[in-house]
Amino acid sequence: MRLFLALVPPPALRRRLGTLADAAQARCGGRRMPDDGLHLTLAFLGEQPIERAEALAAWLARFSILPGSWRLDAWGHFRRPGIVWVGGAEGEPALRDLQRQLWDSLEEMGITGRPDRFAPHITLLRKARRSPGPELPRIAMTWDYTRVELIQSVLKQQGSHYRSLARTVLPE
Ligand code: 3AM
Repeated sequence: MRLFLALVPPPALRRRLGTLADAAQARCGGRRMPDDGLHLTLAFLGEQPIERAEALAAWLARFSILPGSWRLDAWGHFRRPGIVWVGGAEGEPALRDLQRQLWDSLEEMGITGRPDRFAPHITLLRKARRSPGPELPRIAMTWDYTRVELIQSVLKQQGSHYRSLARTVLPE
């Protein structure tokens, strides 16, 4: 199973991000992520056997994370894959700590693949033909996150389909 750990925006924020995705697609082309697929990847785990997926689900459901706020205020672009994203102009120490903490646990479980650097972003478009420009709407949103989810990515012809397998408990 192809798995990753992510934060998933609450529905109201997803809708606002979806409006930005529409504006971005009008300028940049490419394939728009569906609103219910929007996420911030914290750890990409790649293909894992089903027993490992079950162990990961049980592990994740046993703890809560330190909640945080991520200020979304910037457009970004990964040129080669044509990814247009939104993120924060400021580095986000709390998100980095969360990503580090998750990878520490994953490595203890024998999972490899920790990236050299972490560039937090929410992908809105894939295979975009142009970079985002100044005519795109200004972004000023805050994402109050409380939970990490374990998500299965099922590759389909129209793009990946995501299925949430487990999530952390809400902080007290
Ligand atoms: O949607 P974003 O960009 O956050 O790009 C993939 C997506 O991230 C990323 O994992 C998320 C769920 O598919 N991803 C896919 N293959 C990857 C790989 N080999 C990867 N990240 C790192 N290494």
